[in-house]
Amino acid sequence: MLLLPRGRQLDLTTPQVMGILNVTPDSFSDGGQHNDIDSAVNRAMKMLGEGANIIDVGGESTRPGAADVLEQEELERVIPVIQAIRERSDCVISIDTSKAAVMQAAVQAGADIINDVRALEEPGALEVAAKANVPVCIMHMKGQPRSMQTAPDYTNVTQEVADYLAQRAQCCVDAGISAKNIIIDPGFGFGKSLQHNYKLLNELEQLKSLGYPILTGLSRKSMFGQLLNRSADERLSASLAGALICMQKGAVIVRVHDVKETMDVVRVHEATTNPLQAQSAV
Ligand code: 7PM
Repeated sequence: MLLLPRGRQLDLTTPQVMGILNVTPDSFSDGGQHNDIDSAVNRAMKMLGEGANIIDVGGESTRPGAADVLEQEELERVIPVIQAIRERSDCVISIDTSKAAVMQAAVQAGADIINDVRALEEPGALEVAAKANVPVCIMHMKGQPRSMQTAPDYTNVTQEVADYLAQRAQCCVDAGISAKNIIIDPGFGFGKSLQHNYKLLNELEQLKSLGYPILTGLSRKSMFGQLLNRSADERLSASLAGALICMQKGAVIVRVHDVKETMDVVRVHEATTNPLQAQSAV
């Protein structure tokens, strides 16, 4: 059980679905600020209606090759959206950022979880996260988005990811973050080749021995696009297969674009894990 701000909780005994809410200009943007905020909030409400347990708000594109986003710009993208969701819902909100100032402002605006693809390595991030006293997801990435996909190399990818996450988790604890507030993520697609991604997926269970809840994000990623020669909007079936494999190998939070479809996968997984509790929906 994760303890959240304002006395709320997140149950991790069944897989939880984190719906992706991108607020980068390339994702919504039809010019007007209000329109952008409105469409972001509507998308969040749609995902919650479909069964999402967490809304992950992100304003920095960490796409391979992407340029850095300025702090002020990222704040202007994400804070109004978090405030607007909070006005309409008591849902669990995570903030997908690496910047300490964005983490702080986001938690102030109503975010419950910090999700950082740079595992709180940026200046001030550990301190802000410790002070905020909220759950943190620390992710493995080799290199930086701009260059991470040029010839990634590992002796043993799963071992190196596990060692890195163990080391960053220890840094979190040393900085005053409760071990109970740490979530780990192997970072599919972040500085990994096709083979690395599938080896990591096959060996995901090994991360369980670190003792932290596991979050995975595979939704629509190029590990499916490359394998199947599918464009981003043709990767749903593969993403659902990936989500199921993650659940079977111990992931407790799956970060996805397609909430409705992923909820079906969660329910099949749950019925299989606990057949005597399976309930007919008709
Ligand atoms: C373009 C390409 C834009 C890829 C965004 C992305 C993860 C994450 C992202 C993940 C956690 C995406 C990525 N991926 N946070 N943020 N784990 N914890 O596919 O795998 O959404 S951004």
